[in-house]
Amino acid sequence: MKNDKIKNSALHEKEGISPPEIVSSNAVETIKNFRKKQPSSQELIEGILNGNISALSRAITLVESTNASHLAKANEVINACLPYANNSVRIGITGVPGVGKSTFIEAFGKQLTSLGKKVAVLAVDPSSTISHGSILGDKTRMEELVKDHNAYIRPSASGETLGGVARKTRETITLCEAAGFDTILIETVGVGQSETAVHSMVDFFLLLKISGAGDELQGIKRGIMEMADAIVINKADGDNIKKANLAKLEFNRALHLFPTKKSGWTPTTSTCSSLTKEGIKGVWEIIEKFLKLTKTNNYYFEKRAEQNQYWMLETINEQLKTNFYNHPEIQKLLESTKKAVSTDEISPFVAAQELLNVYQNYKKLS
Ligand SMILES: Nc1nc2c(ncn2[C@@H]2O[C@H](COP(=O)(O)OP(=O)(O)O)[C@@H](O)[C@H]2O)c(=O)[nH]1
Ligand SMILES: [Mg+2]
Repeated sequence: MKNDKIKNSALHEKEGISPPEIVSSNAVETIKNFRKKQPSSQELIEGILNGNISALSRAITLVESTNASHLAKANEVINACLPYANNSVRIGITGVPGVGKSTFIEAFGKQLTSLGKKVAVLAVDPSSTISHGSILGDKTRMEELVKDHNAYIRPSASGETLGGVARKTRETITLCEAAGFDTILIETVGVGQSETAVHSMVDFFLLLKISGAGDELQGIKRGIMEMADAIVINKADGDNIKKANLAKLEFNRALHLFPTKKSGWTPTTSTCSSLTKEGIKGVWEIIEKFLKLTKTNNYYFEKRAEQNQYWMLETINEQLKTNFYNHPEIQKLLESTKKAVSTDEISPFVAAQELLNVYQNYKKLS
């Protein structure tokens, strides 16, 4: 009797009853999976260097993360990969939506893997920062390439700023190169600032166009024309072939009006069909010629060095801005100062200086 009382007391520990089998095995499985999902930096690095795609994908996810602890891990992985990176050709591909970028990348990518190349396809898509969509979302256009073991397709990162997204893509290039990809294709939509960002991370910049009725050059931004190392008129098939050839001539004339490039390269124009594959091989031949020339005259290496400096400064700029705007004191003052500026109570320059001073003073104290 007395014994029973003790047994019922809250202080009494029940005799060892093993938990039901199903609970423990589930829990163990969950924990195991969780651990599996969080490989160490060392595991990621080894995986990437062995060309393991799942390690590569996980590392890219880390790079894309905004979590501060992920940032440190991502940096560690990138740093370790750096000595094994840099040995690829980086090609930027731009053009307005509908011009056939995805279809072109499918055809071009298959052409490259048939030559024994390992192709990674990345994207910088400013619209995905808003819609969380992606220009590579339409993987249906890349049915063959998706299945190709020598190709890796990664949709665009989403993020708050184009600068942030672009920087992540730049870091992703390093990881892909370390994983053994020797040809990196970066797709971007031909609108806004994304071309400039992509231009600053590639060796060769390709502008896709289609022939339309009338003035071919209308609506094309001068800046984008200036950046292009080649203009390729896509959809040169069926009834379109003649028009495409005319467009080619017109672009060629226009390109010759631009000053000579620092690379010593004269931008070329060509036509292709991503559906019939006509002209696709020719695009790679153009790029090979470009590489030969710019590696001989050293431009290729100088440009990469310059680009590295650019990304260092960009990263500093981004970080400084983020730190400033995320500072609690600045967040407190920013709205009221904006109002004061809009009603002319204070000059915008004085206001900016005051906020910067506040930030600097807090920095000194911390
Ligand atoms: N006739 C023809 N159609 C094409 C060609 N390339 C792409 N298209 C079509 O153009 C449409 C837009 O292609 P897509 O690759 O999604 O363009 P993106 O928005 O630039 O990526 C699709 O219906 C494609 O089938 C081509 O070389 N010839
Ligand atoms: Mg597309």
